[in-house]
Amino acid sequence: MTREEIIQPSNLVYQKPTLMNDTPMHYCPGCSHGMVHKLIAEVVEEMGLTERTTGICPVGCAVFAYNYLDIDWIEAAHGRAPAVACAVKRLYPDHLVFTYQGDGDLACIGTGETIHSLNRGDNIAIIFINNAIYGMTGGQMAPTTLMGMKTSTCPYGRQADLHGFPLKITEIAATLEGTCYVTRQAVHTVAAINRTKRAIRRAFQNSLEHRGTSLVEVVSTCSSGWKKTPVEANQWMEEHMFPFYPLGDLKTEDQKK
Ligand SMILES: Cc1ncc(C[n+]2csc(CCOP(=O)(O)OP(=O)(O)O)c2C)c(N)n1
Ligand code: SF4
Repeated sequence: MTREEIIQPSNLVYQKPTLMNDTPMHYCPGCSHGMVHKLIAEVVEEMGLTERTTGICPVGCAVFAYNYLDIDWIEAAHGRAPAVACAVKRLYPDHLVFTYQGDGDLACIGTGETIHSLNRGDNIAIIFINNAIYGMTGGQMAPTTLMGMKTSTCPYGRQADLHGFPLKITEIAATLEGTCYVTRQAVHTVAAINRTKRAIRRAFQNSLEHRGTSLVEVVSTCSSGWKKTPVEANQWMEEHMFPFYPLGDLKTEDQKK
């Protein structure tokens, strides 16, 4: 039996989005990046935006996002993605423009670009993968690392007197006048994945309609950096990340001044 004969519309229950190509992903088992990539591909496809979407990649593990999704991409290293996205959106106002950034890239290396883009109200969507660690470079402490959390650069756990406090940049974003939609989601269950997909779609729609900046934080796992199995990482995230980074909307379009 051929693959086409097996995959009949009547018995097809799942297929990957066509915008996701067959390049093998480099992400570790249990990493949230792959799931969020898939959601972006589905939303772009469903919104019919394949030919007028530009994504901006970060530094960090998602640096190679452009290898996996067949849309236009620009690589903006070292936290500069929102500044590049701002320029692209001004050149192509009818395009969907989004950035895809980890917490090291967005909340540390590129804090300035992030804050000023949110404050300008650039008509872009920012997808923020917060795994509370610098995954790519060996699991160092990030601004978002939880109090007491052990990383390769704070092996005894984060301490306020030495390292300061975890930065809730999403809460800051909600206070800025340029933002129209600020939400915190996750991808640890099917229900959460569906909510995150709706949030991404809403953020993308806001970019098209020029309503201001949307920020979708996805509280995420870094199984390798956290030194946990995929299942343990999900459990640890629920027990430790969610109490400090509670899920839900922080600002909706009707609250924008
Ligand atoms: C200015 C600057 N500082 C540090 C680095 C090294 N660097 C590259 S990726 C990265 C970590 C990125 O972590 P994050 O954004 O949290 O993404 P993750 O890998 O966890 O998805 C760092 C520190 C750099 N490239 N430039
Ligand atoms: S190091 Fe962490 S963030 Fe990077 S691919 Fe592995 S699990 Fe994902």
